[in-house]
Amino acid sequence: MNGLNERFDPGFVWGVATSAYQIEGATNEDGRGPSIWDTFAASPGRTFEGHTGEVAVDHYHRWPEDVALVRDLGLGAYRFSVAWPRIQPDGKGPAEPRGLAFYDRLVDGLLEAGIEPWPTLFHWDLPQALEDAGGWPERDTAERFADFAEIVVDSLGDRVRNWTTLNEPWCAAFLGYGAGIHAPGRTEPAAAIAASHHLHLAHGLAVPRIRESRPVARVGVTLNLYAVSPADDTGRHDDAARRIDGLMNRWFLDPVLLGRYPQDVLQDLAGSAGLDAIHDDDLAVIAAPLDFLGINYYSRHVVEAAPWPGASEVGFVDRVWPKTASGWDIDPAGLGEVLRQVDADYPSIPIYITENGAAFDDPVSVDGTVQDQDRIDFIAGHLEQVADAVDAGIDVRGYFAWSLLDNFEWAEGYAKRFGIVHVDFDTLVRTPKASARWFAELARTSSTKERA
Ligand code: PNW
Repeated sequence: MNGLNERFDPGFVWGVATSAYQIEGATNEDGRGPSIWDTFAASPGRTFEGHTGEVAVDHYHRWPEDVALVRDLGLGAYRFSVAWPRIQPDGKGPAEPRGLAFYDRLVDGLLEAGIEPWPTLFHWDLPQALEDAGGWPERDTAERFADFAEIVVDSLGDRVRNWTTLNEPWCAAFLGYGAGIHAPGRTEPAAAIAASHHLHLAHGLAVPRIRESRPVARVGVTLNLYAVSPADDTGRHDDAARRIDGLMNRWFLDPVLLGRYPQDVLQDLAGSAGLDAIHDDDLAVIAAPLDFLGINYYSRHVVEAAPWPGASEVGFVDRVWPKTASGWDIDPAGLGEVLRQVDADYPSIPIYITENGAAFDDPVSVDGTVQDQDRIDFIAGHLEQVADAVDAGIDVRGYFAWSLLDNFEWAEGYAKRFGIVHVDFDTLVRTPKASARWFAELARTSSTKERA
């Protein structure tokens, strides 16, 4: 433990995270409609070796075992997402009772096991019917999301306190509609910008609906934030770093926490039809007061200036650096930088690290055990940064490891393992890795420790 456990208050929230499409499977059961991820994964060439979430790790049927895993690890919180197409198969209209019943059972099971449920309402699995109507680039999708949020909170709000509206709107908008490497696989820069705005609007419209349904609810949003730095300190690349920090971090933080889009990014995007999506009154809706900010942190981007004057593309530098199996730089210091940036530039708000973790090529022994020391080092290194931030007065209240289970890693299919629990993808047998034991011990000793 190296004293890490002594650096956290007993009230610090220790949890693990998952998301619906990545673990549930059972995509055709109990009235679930298709989502954009079903469609995308079924299209040739979109995911690693054509992998899909059709079975995933069968959490839809094995959830009691998964709840027991979290309980046995002694973790106090479990972050999961609600599959919109299970609740509204067409993305609108009356709720499918069998879909609601699944999350009802899950929440009850968690509470019986002494685990606090932390649901996220949107983790990328948009009902296909809404994409057929235009998807996130259409304003109506935001209204539909607010209806969906109300249905779920009406159903679970008597037992759930902490609600997260969106997971990583940057990914949903820019990877889904801009880069096209996530569902729905569109490559339309203007649509990506409109999508990001409508995701913000969806969040802002949902917040009051959640509070009306459940006045004691705590509501937040989860953003993926990156440390961003210029390729060197000559100053030549500073504007590139500003642009990327602007588009990946501030474009998402500013509207929800400050009620405006960053001026410099608006200027960078000037002329894009995507900006027409932004109406005058929207920002007041989007900036609905929040109870917490969820931060997902994975890595740093090192960026360089456009290759020639006037070119709009900035470059991402592939530096020589320790990497995860996803090829992402292992850069715990970047988490500290992100936390200090959020603390310095925004009104103070309780922060939870809602995801942090890594894929590694796990060494699986013949007896099925996994000694994933690199994952332990990764999590420990990032938690040192969290502890430093707390010592510096930054209000970080919890940490959720991504992920409980090896699962469907989006475009990477089952080729990248982020779990602290190993899953044999043939037998679906779950085996806690060394990192799970270590994380459980850390959580246990830090929450029960007596303080002077
Ligand atoms: C996050 N990127 O996704 C998600 O919230 C999880 O569902 C996911 O499994 C986890 O991080 C690990 O990837 C991301 O390409 C996926 O920049 C891709 C990117 C970023 C975040």
